[in-house]
Amino acid sequence: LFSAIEMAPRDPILGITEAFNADTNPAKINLGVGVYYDDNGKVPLLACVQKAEAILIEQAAPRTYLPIEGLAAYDKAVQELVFGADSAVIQERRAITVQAIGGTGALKIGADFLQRFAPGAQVYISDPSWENHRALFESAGFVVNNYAYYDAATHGVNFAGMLADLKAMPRGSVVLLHACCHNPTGADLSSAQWDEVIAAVSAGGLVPFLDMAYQGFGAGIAEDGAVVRRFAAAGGPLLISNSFSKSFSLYGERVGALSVVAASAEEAGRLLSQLKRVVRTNYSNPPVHGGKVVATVLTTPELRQLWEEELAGMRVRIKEMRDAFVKKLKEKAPEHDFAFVRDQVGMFSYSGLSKAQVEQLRAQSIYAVDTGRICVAALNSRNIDIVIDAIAKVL
Ligand code: PLP
Ligand code: TYF
Repeated sequence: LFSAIEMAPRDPILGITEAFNADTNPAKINLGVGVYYDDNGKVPLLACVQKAEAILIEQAAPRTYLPIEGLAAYDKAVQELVFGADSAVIQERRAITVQAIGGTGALKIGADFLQRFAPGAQVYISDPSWENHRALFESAGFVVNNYAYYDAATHGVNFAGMLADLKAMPRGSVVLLHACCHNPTGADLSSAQWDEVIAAVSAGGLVPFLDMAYQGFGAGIAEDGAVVRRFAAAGGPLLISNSFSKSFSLYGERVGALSVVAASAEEAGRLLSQLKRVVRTNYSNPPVHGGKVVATVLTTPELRQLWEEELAGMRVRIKEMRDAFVKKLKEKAPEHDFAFVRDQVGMFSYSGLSKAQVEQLRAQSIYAVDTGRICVAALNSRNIDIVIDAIAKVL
C-alpha cells in the first residue's frame, strides 16, 4: 500500500522556515513566514495573555470536554468583536459562531459545511491568495478558481479586473475575500471599492466567505471589522473565519472561529446543528486553553484595554518599519521607487522583488517568499539596515 506513495509538495511558506532553521549563519533573517516579531526579534507573549493565564491557573478548573461548538463565552465574545456588540444580526439571533482550531480550522469547517449543501458551487479566491486557501477548498471537494486581484504594475489592486470577474461568476458561487490586510500582497480595497464589491456580490447571488486573520493590524480593531458589518447589513448568506493567532500572538494555541449569518433565528438553529455535525465528525470538540484565554481577555475590561493597547503597539511598529523601509531604500537605491510599501496594509508586502532576486537574498541568509512577499513584521531596528543593504545590492 505505502510503497508507491509519492512525496507531497512542501508548503511553500513553511518550507522557507525549514530552510531558515537549517541555516547555520547566526546573522540569518527570516522575512518568510507571517509571524509578528517585536523589535528584539522575538515572538511576544502578550501581557494580557499572561494575566489571563494567571487567572485561569488560579481557578484550577478541570479539563472537561467543551461543547461541540466551543466555549459559550468565547463564541459570544467573538461574535461581538466581529459583528459589533450592537449588531442587528446578533440581536435578531441570526449569527452563529463555533470555536475553531485556528483560522485554518474555521475555513475547513466552513468549506466542509458548504460542500455538504452546495456541492456543485464554484469557489473563487483572489489571484494571488494565501496558499492554503486553494488547498483547503480543493480538499473539501470544490473546484477552485481565481479572480483578478493584484496589479504588479501599480503594486495595488486591479479593481476593474476584480469587479468584472465578480460580475461574471455563476450565481451561488462562493467568493473568498480577505476582510483586511490581504495576504500575500498587503494591497487592500478602499471603502468605496468595498461598496462596489458588496453590491456585485448581492446582485450576483454570490456567497461571500470573509477570511479575517489580521483584525487590528490594518487601521484598528473596529475599522478592520467594518467590512464584516457592511456585508452583514447587506443581507444574504455570509460566512466569516477569524483567527487570533496573530492578534493575540497565540499561534500554537490554535484559536479561531467560524461565524455564519442566517436569514432568521430559526434558520440559524438549523445551520448550527449542521456545523456541529461537521465539527463532531472531524475532532469532536475544540481545545480548552486558547479559547479560555481569549474569552477572559475579551470579557475582562482591564485585560481588554490592555489587549487593545498591545495590538495597537504591534500595528504601529509595523507601520514604522514600512516607513523606515521606504526611507532607507530611497537613500540606498534612489533609482527605485518603493513608496508603495507605505500604502500596503498588514504584515505583508509584495515587494516586487523577482524570484532571482529572492534567491540572491537567500544566498546572504535573508529569507523571503519566492513571489517577493516579505513579512514587514519581521523587520526591526537591528536587522533593517542589513536587509536594506542586501536589497539595494540585488536591485
Ligand atoms: N487566513 C489567512 C489569510 C492567513 O494568512 C492565515 C495565516 O496563518 C490563516 C488564514 C490561518 O490562520 P491560523 O494560523 O489561525 O490557522
Ligand atoms: O502566510 C503566512 O505566512 C501565515 C502563516 O500553511 C502560515 O499565514 C503559512 C503557511 C501555512 C500556515 C500558516
